[in-house]
Amino acid sequence: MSRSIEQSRKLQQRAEKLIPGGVNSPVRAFRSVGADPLYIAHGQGSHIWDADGNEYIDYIGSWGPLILGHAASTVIDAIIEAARKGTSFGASIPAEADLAELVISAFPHMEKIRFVSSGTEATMSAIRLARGYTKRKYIVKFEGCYHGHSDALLVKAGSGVATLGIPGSAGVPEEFTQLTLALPYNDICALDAAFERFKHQIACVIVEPVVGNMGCVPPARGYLEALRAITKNEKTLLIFDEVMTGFRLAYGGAQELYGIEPDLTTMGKIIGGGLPVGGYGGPTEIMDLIAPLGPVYQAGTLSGNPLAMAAGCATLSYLREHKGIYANLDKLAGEVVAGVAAAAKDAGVTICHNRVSSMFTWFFTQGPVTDWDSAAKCDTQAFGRFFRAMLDGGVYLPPSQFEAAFIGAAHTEHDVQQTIAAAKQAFAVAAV
Ligand code: KE4
Repeated sequence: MSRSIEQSRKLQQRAEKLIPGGVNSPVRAFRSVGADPLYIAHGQGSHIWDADGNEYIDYIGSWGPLILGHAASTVIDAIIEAARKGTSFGASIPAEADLAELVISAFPHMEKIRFVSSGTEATMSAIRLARGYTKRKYIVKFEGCYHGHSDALLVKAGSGVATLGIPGSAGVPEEFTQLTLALPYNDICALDAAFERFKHQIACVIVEPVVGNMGCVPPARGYLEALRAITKNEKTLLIFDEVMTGFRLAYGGAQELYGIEPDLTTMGKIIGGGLPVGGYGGPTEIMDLIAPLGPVYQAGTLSGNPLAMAAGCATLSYLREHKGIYANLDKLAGEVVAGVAAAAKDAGVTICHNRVSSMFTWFFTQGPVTDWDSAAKCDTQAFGRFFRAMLDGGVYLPPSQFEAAFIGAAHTEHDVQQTIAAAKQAFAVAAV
């Protein structure tokens, strides 16, 4: 039985007159899942309530940042305390170094980090730094990976670009992307060929070490090791885009999980605890090329914002003191993924799934999904029906087949059982 979302509809009608598509980020428009976007009134723990009072188990968590759940008291208290002292000074504050110490202690290859206000700024700046350091022009990214919306990276990108089925973006002159080589993920031969063709010309390889933006796609066995070896050999910088995976897959992110050290790491999401923070870090030798010390320019009015630093410090401090939660996140995520997969099998619905720790995706295809070509085979219409049926069942999944879902510290065994029950109902009634 569909839930009334009349208030959300009214709010969307108003917003559409003022904001393109009524949204400030395309995926929120729910266009690829054939549903009207929800307006959220408030969240608490693992649940959110929409403008009509409908309650949902939330598997987006603001697209990853809310690993501690909505309105976690430790984070809210830190923000309130910081806000009482002022919201922004455009000058340095002690909390910036506090957050830097927390991040660097978890990512030991980093000696320094620069904070910005989004993941897009982090990756854009890291690439500029890599080009400045190597004095080379070409960059390598992978099809289906998304690193934010800077021009050079809007090439065969995942996330909202893939969701909307657009090849890249209008408004980006081809001259701006001619230096971007987009290769298939999990394909070492393609990487070898690119380095052969552009020998000593590639400044960096940027990769989601575990992809979230074509849905969750893990690296094939040995893939990250091969990436590390070829870039080291070529004196090309390896950039791990851990905006999504940092402090998500493990306290030390994907690089802890897989034991691979990149040259630069980009961060975002969890390090801001739900407030706008991004960051990029690496060895002093590279990082000291950034202004004001070096010739690579980057700046930001609200970089190191006191409230964002406070939210980030509260979140990372809690994770540092409670590293045991990662085992529980892994257990719960394993249960919900397996339970929904079993419900699909029982209903004769073809899906496959990928999961790494608390990040996962159910793909509406036979699978396996190992790269963009296999992800693109998904039946996105079937995913849309599943998404809408799960929404009716009180479960809020990412509104796109090409996004990852997340379990957080606030999710409970009861949430998992309710989600599996909703999936059984969805597969039964929605003819998914
Ligand atoms: P932001 O500029 O959105 O803070 O970060 C860009 C970014 C960079 N790198 C990775 C691996 C990312 O996943 C992202 C942003 N993720 C998307 C969701 N897949 C943000 C959600 C949205 O675009 O609304």
